This record gives sequence, C-alpha cells and structure tokens, in this order.
Amino acid sequence: MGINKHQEQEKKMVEEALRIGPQSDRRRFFVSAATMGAAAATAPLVSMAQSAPAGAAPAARRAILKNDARLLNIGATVRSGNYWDFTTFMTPVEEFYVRNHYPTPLVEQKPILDPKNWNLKIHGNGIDKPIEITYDQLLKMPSKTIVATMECHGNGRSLFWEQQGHDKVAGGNWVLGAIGQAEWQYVPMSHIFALVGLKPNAKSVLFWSGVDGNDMGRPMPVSEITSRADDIGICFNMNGNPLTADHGGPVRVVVPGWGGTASIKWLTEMKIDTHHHWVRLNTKGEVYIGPDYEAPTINPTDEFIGVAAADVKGPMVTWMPIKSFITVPLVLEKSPSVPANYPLKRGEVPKVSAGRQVMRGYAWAPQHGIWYVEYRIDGGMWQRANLRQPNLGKYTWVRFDFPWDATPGNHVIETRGTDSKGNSQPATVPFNQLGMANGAVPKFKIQVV
Ligand SMILES: Nc1nc2c(c(=O)[nH]1)N[C@H]1C(S)=C(S)[C@@H](COP(=O)(O)O)O[C@H]1N2
Ligand SMILES: [Mo]
Repeated sequence: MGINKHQEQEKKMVEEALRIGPQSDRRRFFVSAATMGAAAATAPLVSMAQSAPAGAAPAARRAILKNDARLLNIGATVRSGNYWDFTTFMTPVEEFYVRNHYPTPLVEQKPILDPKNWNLKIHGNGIDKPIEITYDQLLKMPSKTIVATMECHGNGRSLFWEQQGHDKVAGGNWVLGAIGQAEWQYVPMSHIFALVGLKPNAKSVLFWSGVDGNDMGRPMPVSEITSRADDIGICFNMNGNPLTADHGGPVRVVVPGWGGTASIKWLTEMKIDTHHHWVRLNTKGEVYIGPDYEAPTINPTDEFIGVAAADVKGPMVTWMPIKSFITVPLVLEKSPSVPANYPLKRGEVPKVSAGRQVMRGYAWAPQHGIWYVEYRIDGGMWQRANLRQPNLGKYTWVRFDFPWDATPGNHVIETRGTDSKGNSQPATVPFNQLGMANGAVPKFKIQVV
C-alpha cells in the first residue's frame, strides 16, 4: 500500500511538471516557426513546428521528446524498447528505452542543461580538492569508450505477474524491452578521483542531478567504483553523438552492469564523503523489499537527503542478473495492464507459420559475461543455441539463434543464459515488492499455424 501511495505521488508530480508545459511549448513553437527551414536548435523543435497546423493551439508538452514510433508506451515518462523487433548488436538511440521519474527537462526551463552553462560541482569531505568542471573542460579530458548494455531494474517485472503469480508486485509493465546497448564515451572515474584527490577513507560517491526532480541522485560505494574506475564514468556521447535530452544530455553517469538507476542523467553534482548517503533511490525506490531481503543497517554518521531512517526499506539493487529473450512478444495474461501499443491483446498468443524457423534472441550477464545460451521446446531437453559475433566481453549482450521445426499447435520456448562462472538463470526468483531484477527463465508461448 505504501508503494501504491508512492506511485500516486509520482504521478501527481509528473502531471504538475507537465502543466507548465503549454506555456513553454508556445514559446518554442513560435521561435521555431519564425525560423522555419533554418537550422533549429534541436530535432523536436522542427518536428513540433511541422506537425502543428497553422493557427492551431500548441501541442501539449510531451514528457519524452523522442518519437514514439519504435517504442512501447508504458507510462507518461516511460518507454520500453520493442524488443521483439530488435535485430542489431548496437541499439539505435530511437529504439533505446527511456526511464524517467519526471518529464525530460528542457533547456528552456533548466538553463544548466545548455552545454554553455553546464557545470559539475565535485565536493565533499572525502576529497582534498573540490572542483567545478565545465562541458568544454570535460570534453578535453582523457576519455574512453565502452560498449555496454543499460537495463532498468524493473525490466522483466512482467515475469513476476505472468510466471510467478505475484499480484502484489507494483510498477510499470516493461515486458522485456527496458534494455539497450550503446557505445558510451565518458571521462573515467579514475581520472576524476585523481583530479580531486580521493582520500583513502572516502566511502560514498553521491551522483546527483536535482534537475528533473529534487530527489534524483544515487550513491555508490567508493570501493565499488575503485574496483573498476576505468569502466565507470561521466558520459557525454552515446553511439558517437552528444547525449540526447531524453538520455540525460548534456552529461550523465554510466555504470556498466549495474541497473540503470545508478546511471544518473542530467548530472550536475558529485558529493564524495567519508560517510554513507541515503536518498530516495537507495531507500524506498530501486531496492529489494520482501521477506527474503533484509534492510541494510544505518550508521550514526550516515547522511539523509530528502529521506529519513524509516524510509530505508531494503538493500539497493546493483548488478543486473543473467537474462535472455527470443524476439517474440511475451503473452500478457495476468499483468495488471497491457500497454496500449503492445502488438498483442491481453491473452493473445503470437503466431508463427509451420515449418523450419530460425528463432533469434539476446542474452546478457553483465557481472561475468555470457558463456553459453540454451533453449528448450515444450519442456524438452536443454540444447545449446548458436552464439553470433560480436561478443565483446562481460558488459555486452550476445545475439543467439537456433533452428526450430515448428509443428502446428501451441508451444512454449524457454531460454537460459549461463555466465562465465557457471551460474545459470533460475526457474523463479524470490518475490520483491517493486519487481526488481527478475532474471528467471522466460517462457514464450507461440501458436504455430
Ligand atoms: N536524473 C535522473 N536520472 C536517471 C533517472 C531519472 O529519472 N532521473 N532514471 C534512472 C533509471 S531508473 C534508469 S533505468 C536510467 C534510464 O536511462 P535511459 O532513459 O537513458 O535509458 O536512468 C536513470 N537515471
Ligand atoms: Mo530504472
């Protein structure tokens, strides 16, 4: 019940943020109309100017700027990827899921998001030298690129409803598409730590936005960052282009392998301290809450920002588990809702024609990397799927395929990834109220005709 109240609150805040929209849209509309044909500042301005008929009232402010055509609309500020249409190793930005707790903030309302104004404050008692970094300075620092998946903790929540019958799980119905893979360009934390003089007793880095909403930020233990300080960083390019507004532009954090929440978008501040930080996104949001999970302990020196000790409900979700899917839309029968633009109606089973089929899929295991992928038909023997190149290491997914002689009737195909340590996807995972990180073997129902 506490969870539902929380969702209600979130909904209200989104509505409120959108209400100031029409005014700013009006301004944007007239600005871009006046410069019709000339290079407008951003793509959305152009499409808005073109799609609004002359003299018409400006369109209501959209919470997400990218085109909806290749995405699944699962809420005002949330879009999942159409994973059943995925074919590429790299996910085009237009196909990449968006998870916002608030509407995508606009430069018009938040001038700090203009690269000319943007700066990052790094401070706290865990460093020798507080600094501020401008966008130009950031771009001149040594940077790296990494190809890595990014996945929302809530991806696969649908499996709690569809396969495990947990009607107490609350949250959006992502199905399996809240994942994408991109090439991220970033200034590594190793460089940042050297610049500010990280103290040996520093404990926590709080990555903070505060731009889209005043509670958007998340801490990470210093030890976790230093264990892979070249892999985690301050990101400004995605697939070779500047980060778009929806994906946190101009600058976000990228933490490969951890759930998306760690990768704070619209980053403006980094607080590095010798004590722990508690905020919304590691207390009552993006945490495991359930009988199998114990709430973490609180120390007297801990800092609470916008939350209280009573809000600490469970351990924060970190690494994403091993997962896999075939590019077939999951049957949604027991989910509380079915997204309006999902290709299947409630209970509808996808159809495939009889005969030789090649089934394709994706598997990932960001903590240790995929070793092999198996599949089975109608509960039969597990068989190995063919892995396709490229397979660039633990942070990337791999594509796989296998032939299937599809015979008329109803069938179930399951897929199971195994990582380089020999861990495989389980049949079920323990219940948690927010439906985080469900890595159970997915079951795809298919009707062969
Ligand atoms: N400032 C801010 N950062 C954020 C969020 C947010 O709502 N606000 N959502 C987080 C969550 S839950 C996820 S899964 C990822 C999603 O990143 P994407 O929208 O670029 O795919 O951003 C994370 N960073
Ligand atoms: Mo997320």
